[in-house]
Amino acid sequence: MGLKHPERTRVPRRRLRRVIPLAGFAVLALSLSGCATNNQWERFGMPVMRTTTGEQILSLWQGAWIAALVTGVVTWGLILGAAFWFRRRSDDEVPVQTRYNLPIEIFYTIFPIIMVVVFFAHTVRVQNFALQESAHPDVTVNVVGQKWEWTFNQTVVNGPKKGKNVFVSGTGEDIPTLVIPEHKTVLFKLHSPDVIHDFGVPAFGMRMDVVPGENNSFQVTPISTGTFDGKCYELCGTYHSRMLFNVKVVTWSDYVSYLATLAKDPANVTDCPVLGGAYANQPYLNATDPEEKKADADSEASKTDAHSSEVERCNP
Ligand SMILES: [Cu+2]
Repeated sequence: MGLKHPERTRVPRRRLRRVIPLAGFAVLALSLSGCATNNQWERFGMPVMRTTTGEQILSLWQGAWIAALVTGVVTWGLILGAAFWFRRRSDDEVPVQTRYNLPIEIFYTIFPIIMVVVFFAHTVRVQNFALQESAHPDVTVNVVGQKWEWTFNQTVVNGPKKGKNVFVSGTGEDIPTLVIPEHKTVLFKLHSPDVIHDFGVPAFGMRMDVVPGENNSFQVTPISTGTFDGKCYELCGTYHSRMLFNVKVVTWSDYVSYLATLAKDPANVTDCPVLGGAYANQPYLNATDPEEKKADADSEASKTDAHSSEVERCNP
């Protein structure tokens, strides 16, 4: 007889209502934060990362997106749910008048602060990782961004030219290839003889401004071999769009033999890193506008002296 308890049937339904969205968010978060990053949707548009730094930055990016999405879905759910469930059902109805709800007000004040603190802490952690440099990197590359090409200086590690500097330089018509070894710490020291450029490789997850007179640098550890695109990220002048380069990550033995092969051509070998590259004195090479050509020639003439003294210093 009176054993039927209406409360019992209602409570689980209420709980179910709460549990279903939470389970949905948990599944969403887990599926998105899983280690599989082969799908561009899971990477939220980021490329596949090929350095340890890039992996950290990708995790931060994914975590931030998941947190933002979960917050967004909960907020949208509350807005739409409140509008639907608490809608006025008849013209005479006056809803319950609630002036304030202290727990909820405390919650929506404290929770965003906690979120900002968590975002900040993770950002600082990843930034510190991205900017850390070992005192003795396995490979140092002196990168020169000049109007409008890149020059890459490296030190020969084996053979008769051991210790000498070798470099590759683009011409504005063909783009240079930077070769570096995998699973080694590679330090990029960034130099510019003219204007601000920005050295970046999307697959490494890193880029940095190349500022005249500043000794900017960063270090990466490539985690897999392959060929990747690199570019200048700073609008630096007329032929900015030509400031492309390739990065080829190879095994250590391939890297050593690559440098030895490069060093066989005396045109690639110098005592010191070349600041400005083979084309530093004629970056107007491909200019078509005669006035621009002349303006460039004038400004370059004054820079040549500074460039020579930089090279003499031999300690970029
Ligand atoms: Cu540039």
